[in-house]
Amino acid sequence: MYPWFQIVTLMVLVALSLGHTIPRPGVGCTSLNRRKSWNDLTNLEKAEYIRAERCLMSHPPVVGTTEGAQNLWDELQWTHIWQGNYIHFVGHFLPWHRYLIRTHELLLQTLCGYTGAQPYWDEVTDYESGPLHESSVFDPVFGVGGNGFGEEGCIRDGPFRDTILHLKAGGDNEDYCISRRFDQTTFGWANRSNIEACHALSKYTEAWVCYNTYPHSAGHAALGGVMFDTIYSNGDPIFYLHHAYVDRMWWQWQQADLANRLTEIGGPNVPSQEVLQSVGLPPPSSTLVDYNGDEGDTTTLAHVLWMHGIRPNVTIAEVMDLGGGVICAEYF
Ligand SMILES: [Cu+2]
Repeated sequence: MYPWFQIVTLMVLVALSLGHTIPRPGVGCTSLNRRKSWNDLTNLEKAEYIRAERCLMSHPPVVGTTEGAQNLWDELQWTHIWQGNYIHFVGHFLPWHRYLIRTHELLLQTLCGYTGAQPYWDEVTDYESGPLHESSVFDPVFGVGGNGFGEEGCIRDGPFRDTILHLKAGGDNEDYCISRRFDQTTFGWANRSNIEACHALSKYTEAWVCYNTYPHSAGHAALGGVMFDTIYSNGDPIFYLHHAYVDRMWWQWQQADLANRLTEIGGPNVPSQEVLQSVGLPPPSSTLVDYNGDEGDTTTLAHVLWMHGIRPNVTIAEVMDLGGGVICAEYF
């Protein structure tokens, strides 16, 4: 039998370990993935990430049910194309993309022998350091290549210059290139005061809208081409570096009041008609809306995040803690 004070001490320790000292590895996560800025990777680490990314592009499909998908890269893009009118402009926007980033990181590691973690593109630092095209992430050798050219805006340099994307929405599949049209003006949205304005918001329902509006849109609009398309954007590898950066901002916001923000969620489940019309997308089908696990049109912790079978479904509750068992990461 334990004396009463030992039991009390134990309870205090358990309470402390639940509420504080985050990030900590959760069940199923023995060592956290150390996610670093692209600018802080060695050339060897950059080359290794690019190699693994190219491996995903030549890896056979793993689900096999996506019509027209010729490789795993296509399947990953399909998770985003298929749900494009559902996972944006909603409360589950940040959690869904957090899980997509983790899915991508795990595929690199488990199927392509990558031993690093998902890096991120530190946009505000690069914005403050010089013009967009000078960001180290666009290096033709140790980066994703640079701007596009010509009418279609296809990229011509870098390790992904020959990448062909295959999937289009609505079954009208066709081959297309990774296109980019750099725009320095919209890159200005990545400025520090826009981020600080979001960090200062105390409610999730306001914060997610804020991060979405400028800090997130900056990377998409400034890249142009495939990245500037609401549904096709993750066909360009820069997407994963950009969204890891967005995820890092949300985690910074959570860390500022972890006791409350490990469980704080909200926002609509379905984008508004006006927003969908403005980006030219139809309302999400019942196939998407009916599986989400929520009772009404408000995003809750019970909301189901779907990776189209590439990874098992998880709930938002399971991805709230960056250091938990599902995400198992930390940002530097
Ligand atoms: Cu997206």
